[in-house]
Amino acid sequence: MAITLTGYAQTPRVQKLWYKQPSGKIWENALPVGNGRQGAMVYGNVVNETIQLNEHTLWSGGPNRNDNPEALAALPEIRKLIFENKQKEAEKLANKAIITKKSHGQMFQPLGDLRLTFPGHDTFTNYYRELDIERAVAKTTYQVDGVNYTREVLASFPDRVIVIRLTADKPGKLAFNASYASLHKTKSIKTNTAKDLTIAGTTQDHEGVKGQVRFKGITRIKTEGGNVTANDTALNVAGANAATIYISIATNFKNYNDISGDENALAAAYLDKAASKSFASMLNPHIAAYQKYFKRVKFNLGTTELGNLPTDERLKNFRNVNDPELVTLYYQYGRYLLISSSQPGGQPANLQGIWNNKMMPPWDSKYTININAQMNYWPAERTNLSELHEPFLKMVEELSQTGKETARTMYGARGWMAHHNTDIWRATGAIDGAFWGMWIAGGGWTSQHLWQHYLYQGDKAYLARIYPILKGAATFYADFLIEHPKYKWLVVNPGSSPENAPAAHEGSSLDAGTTMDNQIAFDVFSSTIRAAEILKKDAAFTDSLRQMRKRLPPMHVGQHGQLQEWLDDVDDPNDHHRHVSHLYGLFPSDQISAYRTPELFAAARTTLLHRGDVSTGWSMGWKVNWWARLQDGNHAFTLIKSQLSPLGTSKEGGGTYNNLFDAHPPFQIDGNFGCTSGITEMLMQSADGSVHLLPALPDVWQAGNIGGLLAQGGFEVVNMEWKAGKLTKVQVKSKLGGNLRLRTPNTLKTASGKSLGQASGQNANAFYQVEPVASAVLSPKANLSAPTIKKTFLYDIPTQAGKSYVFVAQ
Ligand code: FUC
Repeated sequence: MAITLTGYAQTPRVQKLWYKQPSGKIWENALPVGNGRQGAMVYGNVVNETIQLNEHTLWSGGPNRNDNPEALAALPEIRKLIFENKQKEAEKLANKAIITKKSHGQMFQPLGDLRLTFPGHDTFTNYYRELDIERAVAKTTYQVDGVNYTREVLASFPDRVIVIRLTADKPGKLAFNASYASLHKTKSIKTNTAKDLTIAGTTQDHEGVKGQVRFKGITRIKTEGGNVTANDTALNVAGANAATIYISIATNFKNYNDISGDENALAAAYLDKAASKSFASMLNPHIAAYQKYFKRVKFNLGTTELGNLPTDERLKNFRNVNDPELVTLYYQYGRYLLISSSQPGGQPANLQGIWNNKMMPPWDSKYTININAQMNYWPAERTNLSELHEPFLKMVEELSQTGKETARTMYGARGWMAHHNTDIWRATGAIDGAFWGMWIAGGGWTSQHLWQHYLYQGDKAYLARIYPILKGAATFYADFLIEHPKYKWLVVNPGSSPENAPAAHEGSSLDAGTTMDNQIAFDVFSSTIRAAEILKKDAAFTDSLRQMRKRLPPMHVGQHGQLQEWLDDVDDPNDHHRHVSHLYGLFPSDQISAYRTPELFAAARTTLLHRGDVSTGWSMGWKVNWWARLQDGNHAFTLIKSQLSPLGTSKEGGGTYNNLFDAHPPFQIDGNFGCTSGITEMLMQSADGSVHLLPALPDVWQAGNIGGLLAQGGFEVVNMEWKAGKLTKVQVKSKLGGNLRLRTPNTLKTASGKSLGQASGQNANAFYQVEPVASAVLSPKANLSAPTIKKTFLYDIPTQAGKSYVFVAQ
């Protein structure tokens, strides 16, 4: 099928998810809307419509901590056992003394459903439903007895309410009943004298923590024509031409330590303000607030006739046909989901973003910080949604407060730390079981997001504000690291390579000096050192960090040519575990580089080949990023095909649901975000000392254009076009000035035909400073073949803040 590539200014068609049938009972068929405070899933069912409702602070439990006070006394023994290779015994002791005896984290819970019933609509024709991700509006249309009915649903960004607009195209033909359904035990549903439908309640007790989040939901209906009547628990609309339903939800949650808010006053205030406005007058401000973010990136890989099919059919076909427009839709959907689930001042996107209908969701729908929560935020900076990083960065700041006590009481260390999970209460204790929970790097890794935010934005005042958090993460490591008796390196002990264990350790994951632990320690030290240098402070402290950094274990290439996951060469080349944590150094970090560490680069590739492709959704999402960093666009695309397959296509792996939610399975939103990040990485990377354009273009995307991506150091790639696999034109805006080092697949010149300066030496731009890692330790058995890297061209272009630069193919 021919691919037509239109100019990127004319978007080929409005980007929508659309279907010819209602969702039925399947939640993963329903379409998500959200404004970072409220989330709703719109089923589009005709007779019994369901709008499933969430609010970002509606969590079980209340302020609590879950540290295990026995840890400190047991620590020397656990360390000794691990150094003696008695990992299984160490794990037993850690289960007793380190894993919490309190809450393993609280649950993100739904409010309930708003149910709308439409009597007499059993027989309908012309059914259609869509989610327009360019305007953030869901719509359902159908016909009954010659009357066309339309429903539109949005979660208003400026007004903080969910609004539903219902219309009939013949007068007086709109009639329905509205009620709440909720699985909360402690609740009351009733109407009041103002004919508002209300739901009030308190969230659940969980694992010994009393449910203390009080919630209030209010639904108000205004009609044009007809009337609204109320019985005790439901509202009824009859004989209307149109109706607007306003839904507000609030809780008493103020922050992780304060639940003194007034949910009744808040819910009433949002509702009263919104309900004074018509739907029409709310629509444009909503769209404008949404598009402020969404429109920053335009992406076009061409269109085919396949793009005319409904979304579920395209998903079924994708892996066997060429439908590049589904890639761009899925990419932009990732951005839509981040805009909808993560807004400044709100909670960060959790395992399900802001969409959950279960009272006890998988993994509590909380924050797993050994990969999943971080992955949610990989698209934030690179796809030009930096402001939306804020809820996550705020969470890290809060963890640095709660995690201080954990560092001190459990490990006798200064600074702060977190284990592999947290929740809305910012609990930092070790949970689940030592196999999963005995991992101390949750603080270290999440703290890198603060540093990354600085690298993209270049705001020194921000850096000064968050510096104590970076320093606190580094201080924890400085106190926690311990000399390895055999190797004399400074190692994390106890630590683990998340959720994986070598056979040599009798199934125990606990170990000292795992590769990921070393890599994270390296980044924590490096970012703190650099931040202190920029801020001109703490010279003595950073000098000691430098000394310690030198003593971290180097990365090892093992007997199978793999990057070792553990300090000893015990990897199994047939291990297909979903976590490939030791490739943290390849992405999101850039310790492993094609140009600086070719052995490690080759070993990372071998490791990824051993691990295989198909896995859980998020694992495939991470692999797209890794193959992009390995500059293998075709392999990255293979992963995209596996991810964009209907769930069940492969027995051992995840895939995608009809509403394009990622399937772990179950639904987990990280895979959506991971893949959006990965597609960006295929087209542009800002890491490893340069802005690398088209580093991993697959053969199937020979022509296209993308505009609006962000690179570190305040560069915006305003537009980039390529044809026949060749970069034809690129426009870069420099927000901060400084040297722009471009790595390109073909030669470029300026728009006026001048040649560009060849780059040499270290990039003078401080945002692109790379921290050299120690040389790899190579197993004598390793058979390493140098990776074949496509030839690239490296240019240095001095830039001035505020100016744009255009380059074209030579
Ligand atoms: C980690 C992963 C699982 C899942 C969970 C939420 O424990 O290993 O696959 O994603 O987080």
